[in-house]
Amino acid sequence: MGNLGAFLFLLGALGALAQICVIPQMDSQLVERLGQHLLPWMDRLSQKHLNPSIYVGLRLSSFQAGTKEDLYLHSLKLDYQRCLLGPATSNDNSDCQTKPSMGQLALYMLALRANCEFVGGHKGDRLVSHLKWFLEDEKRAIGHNHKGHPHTNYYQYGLSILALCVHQKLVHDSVVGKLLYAVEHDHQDHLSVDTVAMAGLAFTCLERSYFNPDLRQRITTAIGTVREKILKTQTPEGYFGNVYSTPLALQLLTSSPMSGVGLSTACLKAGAALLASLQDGTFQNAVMISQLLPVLNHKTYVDLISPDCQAPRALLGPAPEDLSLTHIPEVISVTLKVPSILPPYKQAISVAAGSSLEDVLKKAQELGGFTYGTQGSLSGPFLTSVMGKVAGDREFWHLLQAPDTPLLQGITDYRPQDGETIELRLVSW
Ligand code: B12
Repeated sequence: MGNLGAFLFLLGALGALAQICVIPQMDSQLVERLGQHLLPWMDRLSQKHLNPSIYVGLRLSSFQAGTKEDLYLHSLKLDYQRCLLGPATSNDNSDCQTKPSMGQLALYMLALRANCEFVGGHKGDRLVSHLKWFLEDEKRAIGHNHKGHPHTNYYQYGLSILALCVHQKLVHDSVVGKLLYAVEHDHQDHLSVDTVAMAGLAFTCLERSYFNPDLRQRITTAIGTVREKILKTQTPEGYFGNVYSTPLALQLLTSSPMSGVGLSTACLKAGAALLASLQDGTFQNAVMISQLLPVLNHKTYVDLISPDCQAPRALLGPAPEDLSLTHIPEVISVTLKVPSILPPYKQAISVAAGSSLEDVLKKAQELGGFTYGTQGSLSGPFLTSVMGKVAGDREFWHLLQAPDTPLLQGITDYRPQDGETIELRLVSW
């Protein structure tokens, strides 16, 4: 065997060892239809609706929204700077209904990077300090013995490290150490697939940027741990965790090669499952779409280290009109059940077919004997209280299809079927 032969043999052997995760190319029309779901959001420029995740997803996708994108980023900048940097004592930030959370600030910084901007100057430095301060505060809440919990969650903790990393901002070893510890000690898989994937993306960025050299070995090992954890969660249909955690899981798995067998097959299977879910319209939520679009364009959040802002992206056409015939709405009955209060509540509610769970809750409230409250979030309205009972610290109102199947969507996106029973259960997390 000559030199070339030996080289090719070696390459083949290495190829078998280091597998890469690729998903099949999806039909461009299907991807465009997903992008079109984001178009109405690009016109909503009020503080209540602005969503940096949408901008990031679109910029890392194969489609663009033309000049709307520039206007959107401009609105994001005005809003985030006013709300985070406005003088605390003046009335300047009084029209900020709520200050952005740590994770929202991190997403905003990813949005800037998606436009190939580095945070800089006086204002930029203050945003960076703010995010670092948030992380320090979370680190304190977790505590020396790692027994506490972040005020937000480990998903936002990872997202914030990632955002600082892509802006080439160093994060202290002790801050990264908390996330490493959480991943290393997650033996009972308390962390969700989305959370583990986000941590993995943050670690991948740190590794690729040669940051935190003293933690290098632990970071590399943790990336391997995350990959294995995610691969183990693959369902018979092909999803990693559930359909909605699959986009971030794939972002992580596609972000670098991995040794061992099975990765390529697992990713092909996940790709096929995603294709089926695109065809049946499973992806409706703007945040979920924004996490998926990069994957369909073979991109990940780690690419924000050096984004390609010149890459050609096709212009999204206007969303096709809904041609479904409007016919007399069929009435369905959905039973609403709240056993965790006294006296327990259970009532059959009649609504039009195709109504959302939120429509059911509204109708129940109108009928009397039932009340609920929500809080806005990037993913939509989050159910915060039922019958006046507000979920406390580390508690939430769990949405289930009786008897015990957790819903995979929130109250605005989930559409119950006729005869279904929905349970609202106050649980700890
Ligand atoms: C952490 C988390 C939670 C925590 C949130 C509390 C907290 N203080 O952290 C808990 C465990 C309570 C939770 C609950 C639920 N969650 Co959750 N959650 C997440 C996770 C991992 C991160 C969210 C986050 O911090 N985002 C970053 C910040 C910057 O964005 P944000 O909008 O400001 O964040 C807030 C909202 O995301 C909100 N929130 C969290 N989950 C959900 C779900 C829905 C539908 C809504 C409207 C809001 C919401 O809590 C965040 C903190 O305030 C995401 C994963 C992901 N891929 O996005 C899943 C995720 C958003 N959750 C999901 C679901 C389904 C739920 C539940 C509906 C589950 C259920 N059957 O009850 C409930 C919500 C029920 C309700 N009362 O309305 C799905 C949503 C899928 C979809 N189609 O939209 C995701 C994508 C997970 C998944 N792969 O299945 N969640």
